[in-house]
Amino acid sequence: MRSFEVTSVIEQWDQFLLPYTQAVDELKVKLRGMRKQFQNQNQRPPIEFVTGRVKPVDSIKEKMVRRHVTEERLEQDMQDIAGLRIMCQFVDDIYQVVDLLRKRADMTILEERDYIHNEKPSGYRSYHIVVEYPVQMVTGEKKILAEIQVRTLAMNFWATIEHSLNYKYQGDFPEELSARLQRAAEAAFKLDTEMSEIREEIQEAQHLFSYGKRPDAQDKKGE
Ligand code: 0O2
Ligand code: 0O2
Repeated sequence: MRSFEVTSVIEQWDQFLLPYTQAVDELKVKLRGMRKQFQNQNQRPPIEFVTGRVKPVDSIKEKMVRRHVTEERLEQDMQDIAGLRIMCQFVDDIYQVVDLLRKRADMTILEERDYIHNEKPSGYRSYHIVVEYPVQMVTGEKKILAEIQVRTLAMNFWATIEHSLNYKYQGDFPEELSARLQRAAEAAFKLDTEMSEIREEIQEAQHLFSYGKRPDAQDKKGE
């Protein structure tokens, strides 16, 4: 039987990860570019900010052991070696971003997971998309998988806190903490729902704030 020990025969991790680094760098520019295009047209962008990372080698090794992924299957079976996150203000923005991604010609969507309507038992919410993205290397084109997580700022706040607690408790939360986290996740989603309901008010305020058209300023002009 094949051993899944952490001692890997992929010795040249830097070389293995090079196309992933390239993909994350390119995708960050492209996704941030989407935000800029909306701003240039004086429209509120559905994207608040974008982050990205290549999964650290230790995390890849740990996940290989946990998910029984062999080195031969690593490229196909570990979909988040290249990871991007898109943060949005409103839940509707998430679906707008997903639609925009579906229309792009530079990546192919392979999978979509809606953890917003089907939240995880932990309370986690986000929209996950797995894409196949071609990077141009000097040796030719290489198609790699990347995971794009699209979430609201409130979902991101919850996930960040829960992720660090997970690190501390190694996923083995005391029952009381687990219940509290689930309640916090519901509270975060309630905040998203409330914000969506007063969305028009917020957007009008943001528009006035961005373009310096305060109503009282206009009034004064007319005086
Ligand atoms: P931590 O706390 O270990 O998560 P930039 O200069 O902005 O172009 P930079 O500085 O490389 O680029 O970083 P960027 O793109 O702002 O964000 C890096 C952060 O992205 C990481 O935080 C990750 O938390 C986060 N991130 C983005 N996408 C993913 C993803 O799919 N999965 C995971 N786990 N994290 C993601 P840190 O600072 O490395 O620290
Ligand atoms: P990282 O780099 O630490 O974020 P699995 O990866 O085994 O959980 P699967 O099916 O491969 O499962 O992918 P899934 O569940 O669609 O997405 C996995 C990623 O979503 C995780 O990456 C997290 O970034 C995020 N995620 C999923 N569930 C939770 C959760 O309950 N809490 C938080 N904070 N994040 C979650 P990794 O692998 O943990 O890597």
